[in-house]
Amino acid sequence: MFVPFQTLPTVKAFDVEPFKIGEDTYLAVAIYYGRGSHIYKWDGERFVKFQDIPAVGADVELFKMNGTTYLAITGINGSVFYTEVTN
Ligand SMILES: [Ca+2]
Repeated sequence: MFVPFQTLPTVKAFDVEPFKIGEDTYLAVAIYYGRGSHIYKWDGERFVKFQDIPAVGADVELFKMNGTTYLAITGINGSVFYTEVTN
């Protein structure tokens, strides 16, 4: 059984993908109509906005190659790929 936990203020979101980098948990939300998509990060109690991604799309996927996380958003004007930047 599931009960409502948190509402994220997205408009026309088409896809959501959870992922982890190290011990941190994130949600990538693909927005199909709008200015861009979003990444939220778990702060221990809830998901908070972490980054705006200037790409719109209907699907988002995360994958790892050689220890680096990549994010792909399939869009109406092309598919965009981002790579994790580590400090
Ligand atoms: Ca997806």
